[in-house]
Amino acid sequence: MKIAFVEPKAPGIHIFSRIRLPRLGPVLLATILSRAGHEASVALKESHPLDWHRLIGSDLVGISTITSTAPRAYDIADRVRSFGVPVVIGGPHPTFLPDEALEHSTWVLRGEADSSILAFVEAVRTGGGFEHVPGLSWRDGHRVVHNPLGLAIADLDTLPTPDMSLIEQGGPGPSGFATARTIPIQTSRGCPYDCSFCSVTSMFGRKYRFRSADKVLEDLRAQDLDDAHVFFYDDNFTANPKRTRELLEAMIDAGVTPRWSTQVHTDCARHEGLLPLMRRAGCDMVYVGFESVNPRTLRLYDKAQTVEAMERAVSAIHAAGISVHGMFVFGSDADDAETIRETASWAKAHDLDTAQFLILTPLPGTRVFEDLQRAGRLLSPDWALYDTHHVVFRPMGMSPLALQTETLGAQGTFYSIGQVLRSALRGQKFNAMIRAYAGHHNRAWIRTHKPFLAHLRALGGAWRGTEAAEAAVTPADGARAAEAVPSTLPARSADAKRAAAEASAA
Ligand code: B12
Ligand code: SF4
Repeated sequence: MKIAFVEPKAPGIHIFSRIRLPRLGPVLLATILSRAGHEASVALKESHPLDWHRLIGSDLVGISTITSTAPRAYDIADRVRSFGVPVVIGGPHPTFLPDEALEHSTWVLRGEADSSILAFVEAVRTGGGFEHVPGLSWRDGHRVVHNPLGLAIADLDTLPTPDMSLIEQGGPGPSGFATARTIPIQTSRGCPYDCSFCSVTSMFGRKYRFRSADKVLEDLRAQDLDDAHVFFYDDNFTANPKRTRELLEAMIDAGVTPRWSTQVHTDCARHEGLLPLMRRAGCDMVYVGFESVNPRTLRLYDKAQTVEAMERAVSAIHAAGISVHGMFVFGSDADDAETIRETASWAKAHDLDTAQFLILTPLPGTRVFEDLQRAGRLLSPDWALYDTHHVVFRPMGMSPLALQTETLGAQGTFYSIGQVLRSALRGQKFNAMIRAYAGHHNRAWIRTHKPFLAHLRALGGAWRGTEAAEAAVTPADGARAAEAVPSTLPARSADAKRAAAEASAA
């Protein structure tokens, strides 16, 4: 059969808008299908206009979506189905809201689909046996049928190396500010932690599964590693330090040590010698979920880390010669403007190389989503806004507008012109470039989001437990309600000036 997968483009401008990196699900599923003799392809992020002829000329279209891309995924599904082509939707958003996705698709295949995709496509080909496909949802007249989920694939070594050549118009591309090609490789699934805002554990489980060192070497050798940067897509690369060591030693022994980066928990610093070994194997940056320096926020997020552990981690990672990209999430019920500013100052004071200040976002499949939805605190039904850059719920300790502007302020402070100069003066060319790009992105976001900011302003104050009715308000209402740019926006320009002064003094 001819099967075309689509990973839709994220709406609006986004820090990742210029990064052509796929999620591996569609590529992996296309690889499994093409090995079984089907003709499969992947259209990635619409970085080129969608090839509608290819889509409507297919026997089946598979759309992969996270929450923020769901509206675009549904548009594409509606259009494809209007030509009589059946559509299956999968990924972390429809897995938790299959009934919604079935308004637009013929089927939803929930959860990890590596072991169900072949049975599903066979059922489509023969027109029967859908009831035997684990995790499949569909409409049968007025009834919606949800088959129970199958067991998650236990042995990741049974999966093939994702074939990037199945991505139309070339594989993953340069990121716009970096010249290196980024190669995505996943060595593990799941995470033993269970942070309240993260959907990784409900999607992939807390049991940590990993590919053997030999298979990862095979994945690495299948790529052209010259001048490339490998991004290990793991959620927690060091969750099982024994396997991490085995993998790193195998890479060093085999002389396969490209430059690479990955996500880790602050607990990576607890394991003697692990960070230097990562460095020897080629690691040049780790992405660390610090989230906040407010201990109450860390507890509310079930983050299982202390501020002291965060500080030890930064020192140990830097001491190993690895750069730190800090990830922060603002807006817990224990946060206010002050805790956000303290967190941003901590990021600067601890000399993080790059950082991302995100807004707490109730993503389906998370406890945060359940709690905020139950309390009637969701502000918008527009999934396109659920991209961690927009405030979409009513915070407890500040107004929605304050959460938005404080987060922009934190980003503005960290990525001020002064900070760019500071990195440049220290000879950190790459960091200076990233900081300049992120600062530019922040300013562009503010410029293009005036109506959204006005909408937040019109929403008024913090959550006091009585405003459940506000759930119905949409950004369009807010845009009509007020056109003005909120006066609190330039809050950080003083900080930017201070940073510039610091930089010239350095
Ligand atoms: C790499 C990565 C990125 C990369 C590139 C991603 C991209 N192209 O979107 C970068 C760094 C750019 C990124 C950015 C963001 N990301 Co991200 N990212 C990941 C990460 C770590 C790995 C993705 C991956 O390849 N997974 C491995 C493959 C095998 O899983 P999969 O793609 O989901 O596929 C399986 C199933 O979902 C299913 N499936 C998938 N597609 C389809 C399609 C069909 C038809 C079928 C039947 C089945 C199916 O079967 C697959 C095989 O088992 C995931 C976490 C994770 N473990 O998945 C987060 C994750 C996808 N990201 C997330 C988020 C929120 C974001 C951001 C919005 C915010 C941010 N963190 O900065 C941005 C938005 C990017 C965008 N597209 O707009 C969330 C999404 C949750 C949600 N419901 O929205 C995740 C799940 C992490 C989390 N903490 O919850 N991300
Ligand atoms: S440590 Fe990271 S991947 Fe694991 S549950 Fe927490 S946020 Fe998700």
